[in-house]
Amino acid sequence: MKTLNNVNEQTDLLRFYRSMLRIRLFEEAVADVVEAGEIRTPCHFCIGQEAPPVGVCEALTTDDQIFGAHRSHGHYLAKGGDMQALMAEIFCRSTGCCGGRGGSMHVIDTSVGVMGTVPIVAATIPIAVGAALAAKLRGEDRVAVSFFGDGATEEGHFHESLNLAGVNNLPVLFVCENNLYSSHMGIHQRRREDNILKSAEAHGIVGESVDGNDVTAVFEASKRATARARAGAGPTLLECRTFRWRGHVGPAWDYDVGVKRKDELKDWIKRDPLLRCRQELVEQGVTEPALADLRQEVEEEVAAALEYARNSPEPMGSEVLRHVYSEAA
Ligand SMILES: Cc1ncc(C[n+]2csc(CCOP(=O)(O)OP(=O)(O)O)c2C)c(N)n1
Repeated sequence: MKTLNNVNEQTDLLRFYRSMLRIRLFEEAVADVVEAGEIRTPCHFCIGQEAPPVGVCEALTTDDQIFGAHRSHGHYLAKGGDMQALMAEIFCRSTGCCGGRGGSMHVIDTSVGVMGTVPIVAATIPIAVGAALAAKLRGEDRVAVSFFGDGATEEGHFHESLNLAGVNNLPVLFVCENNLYSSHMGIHQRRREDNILKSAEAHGIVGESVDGNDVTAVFEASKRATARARAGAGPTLLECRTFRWRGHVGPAWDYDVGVKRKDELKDWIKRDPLLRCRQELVEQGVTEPALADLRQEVEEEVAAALEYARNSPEPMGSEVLRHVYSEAA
């Protein structure tokens, strides 16, 4: 495997780019195996929205904890979750990060602070608030981050969580990845206004909206929010405006499945977060061969993860009740 020269590797932007590329190529590989019928787990892809997971997680420490939803492969990888274990989980193999019981939508790696992702919309938002409360009560310097979509902001859990976190000044960052759709309904069909930040104002917490396809902007806003949280200044609602390229679920492009988003999608593809980051790197002097080496390195990592997953055993039927209850020593 070729490696990049150390100087380039040290730059933040190159690290961000690599992290986004890992998510993109990982998910494209998963999309291919879904299309080939090799796996049947429902997969919700974040292709096109890689900047929020990377920009936010780059502002966190390993001890900080993240909570996600159904579209969370990117969060898991950006926070340092093991790629092979994620691929094996998506293949429902026993070597997966949840022993093959969770599939694509339930991923956990507590060793790096990926505390759990759950497909019930908005379900993990209050859990992140609980984690932040625990950190505060124990005097731990730990920030909790909740990732969710714009659809989740229409659930009661979201408002109760902002209120509780605000009242108690908790170290929590609420990250709304506003991709303008909740399943097949556009935001303007669901709300009179596209006004998610007003919820921050209503609950008396800080709110900030950023271009969710600009990884540096997401990183900088997240740095500000985590600094506030660590300083005891309470929660932030960070809205990252972005767009998913593939369907709500599955790899299809979803141009016209009850929603006509072909033109909109074309515009958003022009704002590809990876392409933008890559162009900046080239402007900064990173060479094309160095970028090609980086891509090859990531392609090899993804290929190794696929091989690992394919060669891993399925969970044993006899173990179906394991992990349902905690086991006594
Ligand atoms: C409580 C609940 N209601 C409905 C669903 C069905 N559902 C799954 S994902 C989804 C859309 C979520 O949209 P959003 O929160 O914006 O996230 P995105 O898919 O855009 O990432 C819906 C309605 C669910 N899983 N849970």
